[in-house]
Amino acid sequence: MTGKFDVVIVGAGLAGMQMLHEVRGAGLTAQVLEAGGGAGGTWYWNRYPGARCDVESLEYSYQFSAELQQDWEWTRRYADQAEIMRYIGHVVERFDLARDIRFHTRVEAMAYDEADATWTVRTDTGDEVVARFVIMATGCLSEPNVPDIPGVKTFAGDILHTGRWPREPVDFTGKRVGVIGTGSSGVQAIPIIAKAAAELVVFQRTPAYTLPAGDEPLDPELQAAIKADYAGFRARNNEVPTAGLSRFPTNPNSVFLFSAKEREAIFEHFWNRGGPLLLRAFGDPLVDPAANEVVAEFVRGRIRQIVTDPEVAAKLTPTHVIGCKRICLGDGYYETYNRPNVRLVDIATHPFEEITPTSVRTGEGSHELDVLVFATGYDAITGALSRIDVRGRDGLSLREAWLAGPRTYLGLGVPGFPNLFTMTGPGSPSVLANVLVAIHQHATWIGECLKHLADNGIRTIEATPEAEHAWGQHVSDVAAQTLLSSCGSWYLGANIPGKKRVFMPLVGFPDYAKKCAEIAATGYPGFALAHDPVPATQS
Ligand code: NA7
Repeated sequence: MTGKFDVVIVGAGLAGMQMLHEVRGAGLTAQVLEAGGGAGGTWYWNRYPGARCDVESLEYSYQFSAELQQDWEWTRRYADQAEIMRYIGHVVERFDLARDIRFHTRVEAMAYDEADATWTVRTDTGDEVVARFVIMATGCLSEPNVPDIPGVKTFAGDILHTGRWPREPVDFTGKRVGVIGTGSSGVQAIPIIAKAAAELVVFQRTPAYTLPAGDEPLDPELQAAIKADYAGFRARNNEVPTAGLSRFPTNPNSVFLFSAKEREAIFEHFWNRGGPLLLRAFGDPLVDPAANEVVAEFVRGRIRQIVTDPEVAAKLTPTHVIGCKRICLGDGYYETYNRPNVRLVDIATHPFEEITPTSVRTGEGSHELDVLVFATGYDAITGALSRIDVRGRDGLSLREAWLAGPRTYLGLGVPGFPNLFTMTGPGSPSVLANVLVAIHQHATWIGECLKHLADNGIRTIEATPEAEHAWGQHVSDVAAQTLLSSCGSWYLGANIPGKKRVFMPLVGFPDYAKKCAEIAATGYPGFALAHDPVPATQS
């Protein structure tokens, strides 16, 4: 099948859905190409037990329609996967999005044609779609990381990945289950799998700092109060570096201005309140290693209190800077290790040796298993983009252009790739902000940009190499002012063997959003704009 549109959007996750709405609003035609059988992106694929958002529902929601945000009633403080999928289904229907989405269609390649200033997009179904613009709404956490452990292909039991969970519920009753990975997905799934399984073996490489989520039914009074001034609530959130939780402002003072007793009481309060608020209890934990250590030590103390076996508690105790890997939120995570059917294997000191048809062997021993769950995360931020063979001007390959690390201008454009936009791309706040806010800002910015180009007869927009270079330096400089790049996180690409280590997301949503607005208001400096050729006069 072929087709011609103004815009191709790759991905029908939360970003692609809003982008489609904005493109329509700009008066342009669009086709969304989506690998999954339905909309929802990461939420479509992440059906693992316990999958729940780690951003509060009233903030992890669209703001492009005042009516939508008034009408939709969230039921939990943090929506689980099923509730988010109901919301996504509602949005798809309400805005009649599905008519412009081709499901079960994975984009494999795209190439820019200089003469026509068009992109030709090819898919695994043999479709060829031509468009003036391509918008990559491929998601930051959508390309699963499946470690190549020797013998993994010989395993005779079921192998599952949290990011590609089957649609049918998986029954762990009476099974011997192994879970590899203790990031957010593992932390959410482990307590639930432990309750059903006969035995659960957790293979942990790096212990995570896990704070109680404090999930609970959403307080109807809070929901009503926020809805009474949703616009004001959104505006206040936009002024917070992470674009959220403005209800809990960061205490700007240093940890060291408080006595140990005062600090303990403050930490205790935030621990019990649930959520990632502990890092807002004081102003310096993400910039001063000594202050960070005070917060980290509070969490370590909690682990020692909860976990009854001191050896297990020691294995679960993280030593890295708190906050430099994404904080995990989970209810009942540490308590799970007090169960008699749960064992923790430290693969940092005893790495995997081999997987056989029936077992997983590490330096510490062999474990007979029926099911193996990979909760090993993603090739984050660039994985889904690099998987597609994107060819820009003169056949330039995006994959190759990014071998030395991803380079963008504003996380939105790449030199050599005219009329190609990346949503929540490297160099934009993306995963360091409430990603729904980051999506809203990108979708509206790109939508307005497309309208500006159309209104002014501009045929191509392309980031300049100078702007991209300066922006890359800015992203690194801002990260260097924090402790965020001090450990091997997926923000840096450190979880993927061979991936160039570059701190990819930009710290600080408000300054970024203001910069983007200023660039749009002043004629798009840093982008080269080329007008439609003047038609040749007839002789
Ligand atoms: P994460 O946060 O990347 O966690 C993946 C986990 O898997 C983490 O504990 C990793 O250890 C571990 N891992 C990764 N590769 C390996 C190998 N090769 N061997 C052993 N263990 C490994 O992904 P999640 O899906 O949990 O969460 C992703 C985001 O989704 C989350 O932050 C939320 O935003 C939602 P490591 O720490 O790399 O040593």
